[in-house]
Amino acid sequence: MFPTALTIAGSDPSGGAGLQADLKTFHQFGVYGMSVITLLTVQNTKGVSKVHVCEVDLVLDQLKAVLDDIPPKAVKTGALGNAVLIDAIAIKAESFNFPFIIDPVMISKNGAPLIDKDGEYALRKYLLPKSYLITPNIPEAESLSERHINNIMGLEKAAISISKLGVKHVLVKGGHLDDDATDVLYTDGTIYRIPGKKIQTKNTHGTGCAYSAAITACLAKGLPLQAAVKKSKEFIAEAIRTNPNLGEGFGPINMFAKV
Ligand code: PXL
Repeated sequence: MFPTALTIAGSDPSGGAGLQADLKTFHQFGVYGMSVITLLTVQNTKGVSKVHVCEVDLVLDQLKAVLDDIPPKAVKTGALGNAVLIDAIAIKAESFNFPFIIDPVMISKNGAPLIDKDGEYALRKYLLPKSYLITPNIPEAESLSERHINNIMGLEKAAISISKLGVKHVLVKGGHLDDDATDVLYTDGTIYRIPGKKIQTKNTHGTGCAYSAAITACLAKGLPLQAAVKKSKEFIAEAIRTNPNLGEGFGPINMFAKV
């Protein structure tokens, strides 16, 4: 019954975000991590200079190789690149019998697009309805709900609106609010606030990746959703607070933070 988890995501060679952040987080939570690579970025803490999306067959072959051999207890997605990959993953997701968590990554911290316009449509229409949980930040939630968010009530309204796209559970993250970092979990018709204090630092690169990876790891270990979110939120707050201040740009968080 060893816990296993898979990320289907893009590569950040500087190790702060993407599949590298996911694998480090899985490991920190005591979960065996696996990764299917969707795209390669050229980036460091100062920015993304190139994005190369993999061929769909290469992605599907990676996925088949993993699923045929070491079944994951939970799977998450990160950057998915384009509609062709998303459509193909959505078809595979029909047979997933484990929690499937979608972090609807749209742009990098420095503004580079990690999904194309058709991809956003495919994500909304074909992939979201297959998911167990979706974890948008405020810009992603604004895009998915087509409403402006500037306070906690706005987070709540967006969560309910996104659930209507056919998603079971929605976690809208408040980290982009000005003076608060409360998140909102909408699950089984009930809104829960997960309180958080804003930590003033530029070093938050990869926060969304690590947060959704932590939740995925907790679900892989069998924790109920609310407990998984609470534990992951605490981990992320500590990881931001104790960030190692690496690089000259937006540095990574501390993936060695206490679980
Ligand atoms: O944080 C979102 C993200 C996801 N995946 C990759 C990224 C980033 C942000 O830079 O580079 C590969």
